[in-house]
Amino acid sequence: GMRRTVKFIKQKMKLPVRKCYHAAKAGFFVILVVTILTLFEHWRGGKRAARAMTSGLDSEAAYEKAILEDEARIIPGLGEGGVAAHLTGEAQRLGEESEKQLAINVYLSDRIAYNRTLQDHRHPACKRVVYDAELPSASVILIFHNEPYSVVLRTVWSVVNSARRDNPWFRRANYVERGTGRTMTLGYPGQDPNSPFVYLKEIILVDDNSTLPELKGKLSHYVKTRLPPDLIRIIRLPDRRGLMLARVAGARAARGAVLLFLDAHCEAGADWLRPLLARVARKRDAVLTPLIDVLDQTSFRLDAPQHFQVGGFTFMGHFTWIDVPEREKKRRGSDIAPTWSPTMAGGLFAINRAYYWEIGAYDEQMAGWGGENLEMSFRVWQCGGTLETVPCSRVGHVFRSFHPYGLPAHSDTHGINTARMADVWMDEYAELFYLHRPDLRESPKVGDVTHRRVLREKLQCKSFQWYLDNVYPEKFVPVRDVFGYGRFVNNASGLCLDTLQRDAEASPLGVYGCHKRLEATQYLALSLRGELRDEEKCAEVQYTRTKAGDVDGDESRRVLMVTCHGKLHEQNWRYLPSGQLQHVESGLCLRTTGVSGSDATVARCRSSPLQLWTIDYSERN
Ligand code: UD2
Ligand code: MN
Repeated sequence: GMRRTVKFIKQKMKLPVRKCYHAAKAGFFVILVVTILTLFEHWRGGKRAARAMTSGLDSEAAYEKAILEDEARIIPGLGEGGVAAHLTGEAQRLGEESEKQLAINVYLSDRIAYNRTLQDHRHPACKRVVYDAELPSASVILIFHNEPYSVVLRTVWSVVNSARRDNPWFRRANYVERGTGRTMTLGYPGQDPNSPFVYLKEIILVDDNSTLPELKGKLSHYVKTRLPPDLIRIIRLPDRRGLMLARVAGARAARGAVLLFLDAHCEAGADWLRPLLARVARKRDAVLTPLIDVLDQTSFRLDAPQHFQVGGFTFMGHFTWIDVPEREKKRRGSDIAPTWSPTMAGGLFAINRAYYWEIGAYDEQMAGWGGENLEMSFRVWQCGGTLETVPCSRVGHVFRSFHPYGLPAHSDTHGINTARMADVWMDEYAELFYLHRPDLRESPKVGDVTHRRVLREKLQCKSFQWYLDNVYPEKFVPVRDVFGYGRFVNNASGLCLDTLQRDAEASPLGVYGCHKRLEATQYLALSLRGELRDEEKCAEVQYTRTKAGDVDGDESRRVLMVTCHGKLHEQNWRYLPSGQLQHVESGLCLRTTGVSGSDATVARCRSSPLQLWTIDYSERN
């Protein structure tokens, strides 16, 4: 080594031997330092890589490890069939904590098998229906923003499993076609008959720009390694767009004949696909919803009652559940037949893909959450389609007590979206919405709706009046089915009847200074059938009679606002020529003490101005 190097330097540089020694030493020293530094860097890099692996940031191996850990956490049999799942002790406490934060017991969800099965709650007659073997193909679209990882995966698994060819319920569909003698195979036209899945073309997950890390690489890795290949796609939106645009993005990517939207916290029931596909195959412009069963946010118990409801709405712009109207029970013919529904909840529905675009997809200027469900409901009915609930298709959904995700800053998306809907579809009835939201009347926040009005024009859609008269005749319309409506002004005090913003069931009706403009809390009506009411609640007097038949202790009885039952009885009132409002069954009259903010009461009728009322708009005034 050293000697040869010295010799080399001596030859090349023609230096004296001693100087050559110094040069060689210096050279070796430099090389040594560089080598040490390089090794050190290498070692640090290795450390960094190892850290990255254990923290699960960007390595497949790390995702795999994390998923194996998740799988080890699952408690076999927990919540199986859809029964309530419970944990005890510390686990129970952690569960409650997660529920407080996320409105879903995520700690528990993480421990229930992702592919648990649910009991079959369908009406027995559904199991006897024979569907066509060939049906249109479905693209199931799941949208999510920061939904719990295990809950999303359970949704996906339930859809995958329900479409497996070897499900017992598919056996009935194989049949020999009359005439041709051809054996029909389960699936959709053009599908490979050897595919283990039927009717399901694809599942599209649309990630509305979630920020939870486990919904990124780990979710993709799970899908790649644990779920069937070529069936599931994930679309990642580059920014948060809200649920309407997320669904539109999914629809754009879809290739199936039928779009089937679900929230990302659902579990599909037995044979839920075919009843929807069969109906849409027969009626192209039918928009269909499954029965939505309730998955309990605390225990993941599936609540699937035999009796089901359809969709209604309030003029405040909210979706409500209503009983199937009697006329509809007659029309549909059978308990398991598709049932007309005036509105839909919005999250779970099937629609022919081409029809979805023709009818106007969504108002793409709606953002965040809320309002799109009533918009689509009114649009479908007014523009010639039908909205139907298909009782043989059942899907569980976790109804959360609050929204765990934040909505885009400073936005009242539900209000703004609903104003957009009202401006386009409700004609003069939009006024009934603005009564609740005077701040949004002509507000620049609502934006321009011209393109949607053009759509309405182009599709030659019918009026909202037509919708009320034909689709939802039982809806109480506070300007239509009434003897008088508006403010009820007390002659003595000048105060108005007022619900005092007490929203709870059976809250007392009160009086308050009259507003100049008609406002929601003072908008009451005396209906033609004889109810003193607002949109949903009726004034009710509870009383008993003495043995002699008199009303027991008839002074100062409060008047409670209770959900209208339509049977009159204790909810029955009449407006006397004197200007008194008399509760028919007890014979008592409505009065006030004249103090603003106090409860209204009923008492024996006497001629006192404290018992006299003037109604803004009535046939009497
Ligand atoms: C109901 C509907 C919901 C939607 C909403 C009105 C059902 C069962 N649910 O409320 O689908 O029609 O009414 O707008 O009919 N999401 C995003 N981006 C967002 C916000 C939400 O992707 O910015 C996702 C969310 O992760 C979920 C879906 O949209 O998968 C619906 O949201 P939700 O479950 O909070 O709405 P929900 O069920 O209270
Ligand atoms: Mn939901």
